[in-house]
Amino acid sequence: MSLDNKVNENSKNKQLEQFRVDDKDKAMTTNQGLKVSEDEFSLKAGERGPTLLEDFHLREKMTHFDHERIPERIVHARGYGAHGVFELYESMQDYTKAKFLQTTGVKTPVFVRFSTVAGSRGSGELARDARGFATKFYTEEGNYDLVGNNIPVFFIQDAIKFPDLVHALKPEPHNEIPQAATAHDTFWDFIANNQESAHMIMWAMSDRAIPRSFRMMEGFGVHTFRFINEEGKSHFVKFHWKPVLGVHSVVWDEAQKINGKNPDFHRQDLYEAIENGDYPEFELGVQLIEEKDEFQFDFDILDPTKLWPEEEVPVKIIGKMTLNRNVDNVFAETEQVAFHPGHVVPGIDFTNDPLLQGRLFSYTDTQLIRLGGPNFHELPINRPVCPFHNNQRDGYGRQTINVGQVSYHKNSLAGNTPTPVSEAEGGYASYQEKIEGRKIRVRSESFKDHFSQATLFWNSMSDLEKEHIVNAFSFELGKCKEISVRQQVLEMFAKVDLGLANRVAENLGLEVQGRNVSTNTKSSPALSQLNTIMTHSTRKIAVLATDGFDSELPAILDDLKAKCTQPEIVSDHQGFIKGDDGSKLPVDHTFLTADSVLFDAVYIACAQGEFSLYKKEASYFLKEAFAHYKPIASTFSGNQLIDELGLTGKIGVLMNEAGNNFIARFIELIAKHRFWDRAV
Ligand code: HDD
Repeated sequence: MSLDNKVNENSKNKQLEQFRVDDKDKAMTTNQGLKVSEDEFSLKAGERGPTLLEDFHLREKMTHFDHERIPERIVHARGYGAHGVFELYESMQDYTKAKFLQTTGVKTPVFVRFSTVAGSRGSGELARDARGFATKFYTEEGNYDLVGNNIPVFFIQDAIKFPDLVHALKPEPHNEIPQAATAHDTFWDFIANNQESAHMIMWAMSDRAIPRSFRMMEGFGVHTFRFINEEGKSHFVKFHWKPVLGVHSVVWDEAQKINGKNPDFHRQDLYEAIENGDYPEFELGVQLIEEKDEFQFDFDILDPTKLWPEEEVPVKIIGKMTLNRNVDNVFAETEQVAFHPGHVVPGIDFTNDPLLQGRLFSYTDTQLIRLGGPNFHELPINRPVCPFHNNQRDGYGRQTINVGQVSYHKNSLAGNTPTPVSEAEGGYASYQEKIEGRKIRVRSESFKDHFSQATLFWNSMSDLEKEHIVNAFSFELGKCKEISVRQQVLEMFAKVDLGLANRVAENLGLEVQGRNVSTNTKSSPALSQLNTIMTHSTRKIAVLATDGFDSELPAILDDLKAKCTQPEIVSDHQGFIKGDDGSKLPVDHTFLTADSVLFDAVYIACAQGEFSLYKKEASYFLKEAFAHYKPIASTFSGNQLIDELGLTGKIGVLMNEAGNNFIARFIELIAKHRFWDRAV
C-alpha cells in the first residue's frame, strides 16, 4: 500500500491554492450561481410598499450575514497567524523517528498562531498576559501541533483545575469587568488559594508578559514530551522556540498607552514585517533527558509548573522556522485553524503530566462547538498535506465524497481497506510505558514544592527586572478591592522572597506577616532578558521633521533603511515637507496619528520657531520616549531642542556633531533597545 507523501516547503500553499477564490472583475451571483441584477434594493410590492418574502436574494444575503460569527475561543481568542517553513539543521534520528526531524535541510511547511490568553477577540494586544505560540507542522506523516506559550511553566498542575483558573481570570461574571486583565479580585483570590501558580505568576508579573513584538518572544512547549527513536528508545524532551531578534519587552506605561493608540500593535507588527520581507525567525531547541535520569532532579520532570534550567539541561538548537507569508483571509485561516497537543506523529509521544493528559481531551472537544461539528479537519487550513483515509463519515459540513459501499473495518468487500499499517510502515504506536497503580484522586508528593523555582526565577532577575516585577504586583494588587485578597497574596509571595513581598507591601500600605520558606539560592542567567540577543534590525524610528529640514536628512533616511531599520517621518502636517534646499519628503504620520509609544527610537531632524505646534508636539514626543528609556538622536538643527529639554549628555541621547560617525553610533544605541540606567 503506497501513499504519496512527498512534502516540500510549498506543499501547503499549493494545497490552499485550490480553495482560493478571487471575486475581482467577476459578475455577482447568488450562492447558487444565479447572476444578480440588483444588489441595493429589496423586492417590494410597489415603490413604497412592503418587502416580499419571495426575495430569495435578500433572504440568502441576510441569512448568511446573520450566521457570519462563530464562538470565539474560550481562551486565546485574540490571535494572529502566519505561514512559514521549518528547516532542520541537525538530525534528531538518534532520539526520534519523526520524519521531519531526520534529514538536515528538509523543509516542512508550518502555520503559527500567536495569541493573548484572557481577552476577547477584539481586545487590546498589549495586555499583561501570557502569549500563546501554537505551531502546526504539515509533515509527510500528518499534522504535528506544538501548542505552547511564551512562558515555560503553567499556573496549575492538573487539567481538572483549568475551568476554575479560566473562570477566575476572565472578567468577573456579575459585571463583566475587567477586559483582558488579571488585575482584579477573582484572579488573585484564585492565585492565593491555589499556590501551585506561584512560579508562573512570577513570569506573568515580569516583562515577559508585555512583549515588544510576537517576533521578539520565546515559545515553549511547556510539558515534558517523549521522543521515540527507531529502536523504540524513549527520551524526555522539552521544546523551545528562540527568536533570532532576541527577547524584548515594552514598559508597562507604554503597554497601557499602546492599547489605546493601537490595539492592533502586535498583529500589525507581524503583518508588516512579513510584507516588508523582514521574515520573523525562531530557532527550535530541545532539552533532552534520558529515561534513566527521570528522577535525578530536585523537581519532578512531569510537573508543568517546573522548567529545566538551561544551565543544567542545555538547549540543543536543531532547526529554524521562518514566517514568510501572511494569510489571505484571517477568518478562513487564522480563526478556523484548530490546534491540538494530541496531533502527533510517530516518534513523538506524551508523558503522564496530568495537565497534558487533560489537554488531550479538551482541544477536539472545543473545536466541535467552535467550528460546528466533527469535520473541521477538512477546512483548508487544517487539512494535512499527506493523504488521509479512514471509515469516519458524514456530520455537519462534510466535504469529502467518499466513494464505494464500505465504511467499516474489518471488511472483505474492499479487501479490508483502508487498513492499519505496521509501525515499520509508519503506523503510530504508543510508547509502551509500564503503568501500574490504584485509581486515586491525589497530587503526587513530588509535585508539592510550589516555591523553589519561583524563587529561582526571582534570583535570576537583574535589579531592574525585579523592580518591574514589584511594580507589576503593586499595580495588579492595587486594583483588587478586597484587602484580604491583597494580604493573602503578600503572604504567598513572602514564601518566594520576603524582600519582594515587603517591597510590594510597602506600596500597598500593608505589612507582611509571613516568613520566607524558599531556601533556594540558585539562579539561572538564561532567565534574564538582559542576557538576550541585542540587535537594531527591523526597529522602528520616528523621524520628527517639518518644513525647513536639514539637507542631510534624505541621506540619513537612506542610511537608516540600508541598515535594516524603519525610519518613518512624523510631522505637524500630512503630505510633503520641504527642505532648506527645496527638496521634498513624504510624511508618514502626524503627531495626531502617531505617538512615541509606537516606535523604538526617535530622531529629531529639526527644531522650529519658539511657539510652533511642531515644537510643542515634538517636545512632548521626545520627553515621553526619554521616559520610556528609548534611544534618541538629533541632526544639527535638532540639537537645539534636545538642549532645551535638558537631555544633552544623557545616556542613550546622541547629538549630531561633525565627524562623530553618527549613523553607526545611532544604530548601536538602537540595538541596545532601552537605556534602563537613565535617571528619569
Ligand atoms: Fe490551552 C487554546 C496553550 C493548557 C484548553 N491553549 C490554546 C491555545 C494555546 C494554548 C496556544 C491557542 C491555540 C490557537 O491559537 O488556536 N494551553 C496552552 C498551554 C497550556 C494550556 C501552553 C499549558 C501548558 N489548555 C490548557 C489546559 C486546557 C486547555 C489545561 C484544558 C484542559 N486551550 C484549551 C482550549 C483551547 C486552548 C479550551 C481554546 C481554543 C482552542 O483550544 O482551540 O481547548
